[in-house]
Amino acid sequence: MAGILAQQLPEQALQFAYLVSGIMFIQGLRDMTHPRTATRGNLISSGGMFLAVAVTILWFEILTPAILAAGLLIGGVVGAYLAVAVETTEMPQLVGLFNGFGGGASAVVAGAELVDVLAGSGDLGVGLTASAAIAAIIGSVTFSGSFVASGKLHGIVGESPVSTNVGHALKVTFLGVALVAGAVLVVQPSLFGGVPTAEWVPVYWVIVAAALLLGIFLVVPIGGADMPVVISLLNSYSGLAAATTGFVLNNTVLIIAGTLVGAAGMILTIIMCESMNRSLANVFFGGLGGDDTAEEMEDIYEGQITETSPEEVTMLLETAERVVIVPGYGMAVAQAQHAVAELVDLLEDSGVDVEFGIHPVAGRMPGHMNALLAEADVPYDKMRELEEVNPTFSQTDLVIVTGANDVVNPRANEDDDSPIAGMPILNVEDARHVVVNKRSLSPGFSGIANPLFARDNTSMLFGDAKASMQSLVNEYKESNS
Ligand code: TAP
Repeated sequence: MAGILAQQLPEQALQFAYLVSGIMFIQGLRDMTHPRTATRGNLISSGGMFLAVAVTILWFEILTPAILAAGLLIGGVVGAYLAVAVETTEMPQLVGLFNGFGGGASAVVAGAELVDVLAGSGDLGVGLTASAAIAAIIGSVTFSGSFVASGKLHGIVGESPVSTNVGHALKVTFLGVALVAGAVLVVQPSLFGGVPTAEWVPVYWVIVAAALLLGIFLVVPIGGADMPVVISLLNSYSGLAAATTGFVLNNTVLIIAGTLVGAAGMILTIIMCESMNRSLANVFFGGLGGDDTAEEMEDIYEGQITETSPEEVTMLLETAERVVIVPGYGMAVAQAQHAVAELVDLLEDSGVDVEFGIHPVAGRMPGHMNALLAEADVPYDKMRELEEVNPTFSQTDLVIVTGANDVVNPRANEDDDSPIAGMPILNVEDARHVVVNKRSLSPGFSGIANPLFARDNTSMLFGDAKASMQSLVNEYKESNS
């Protein structure tokens, strides 16, 4: 159905608007590569999406104004609620849900187009059926896989990795069914000598059902700890599903946007795997199996742990010329970023050189620490990446590790059998003093003991990160008043 714009403008106007949207997406992504320009990038990309959606609605008149208004209202209310209510630590599962809906929408839209074409001309070209089959497989795997991944991160679905032969056999079976049904859909008229009719539509839903089950059986066996990587990969899949649906609909902007999401998600997945020194295959089929026993931990820690107090750390701070703060997942859990930022301000006012050492996989999502520190108004030029900060530790008087564990674990360099072997880490022990702030000697994400805690130049400041950082702020203020 031709909409109001199509009645007045030539077809090129639609393509031009899509081109402008595509350019806005690319510029937005470019801006998002740096924290300083990220907000602008977000706005530009959102503007591009608004333009694409508005032009499509007005061009094709696909919705009645009442349905449109209802959709905008429901979507707007849900979006506003999520933006306010979801904690930063819950962001990965939220992104997972969004990916799932994106993948599911692609599969449903491709199916609807198939039904629509059959109801009209009935001319199912190979291009259309092949794109629809691919969109059905990728979109459905993304939908069910993302829901399982989000459930695992949220603690609703069992988190432990499970690997069984039956599970592998089921995966292969569902993949096989989806591929065979996809092939049938693509070759059907010539293979069976029939004219395509609505009777072929169930084949599409067989693909969807098999791929939905495949998504569940692909993600269920993976440990909860690896879910951020899985979600990043499914994000890439949701983009690919959207791009293939773009081919089904012959919609340029959907192809551009989907391809950008697919590529960005894949690059992020690779960066995450490299930062953990693991292959994608290892994430999907290996599992992060660290699980030191109490005895193994005791062997490393017994008689070697030096406990410290906020008063003692303040004395170290008073003589320090250079301090590096290394935040980790615990800082996010405790929401300690504001107390940390206040401590940094105090130290800088006293002439101390302070920087942050940010590991690429500190926390539970890419850029987790940067986002939290930026929220507390820490300037971006204080946040040093691993390669930049590592050579400076030997000239650092004091490193304060707050809520981090694996990203400073020297076993990555020393123990070839550890689950984090080869993972690049922040070499904090090169500094004169290291203070590690966490609540106990419990392991981090990888489940293994950390010999850093037992080093001669390390002291443990036990306690919640927010409370401990606030104590340091109070002590430092008191001793400088
Ligand atoms: P972890 O190694 O997970 O250690 C976090 C530590 O924070 C824990 O040992 C815990 O010890 C402590 N903690 C928890 N709550 C705290 C609180 N309220 N106050 C103070 N401390 C608290 O964290 P990390 O060093 O940031 O390393 C991240 C890990 O996640 C890496 O292994 C990485 O591979 C993995 N990972 C990251 C990502 C991304 S993209 N960031 C994705 C997938 C996996 P206590 O219980 O003793 O306090």
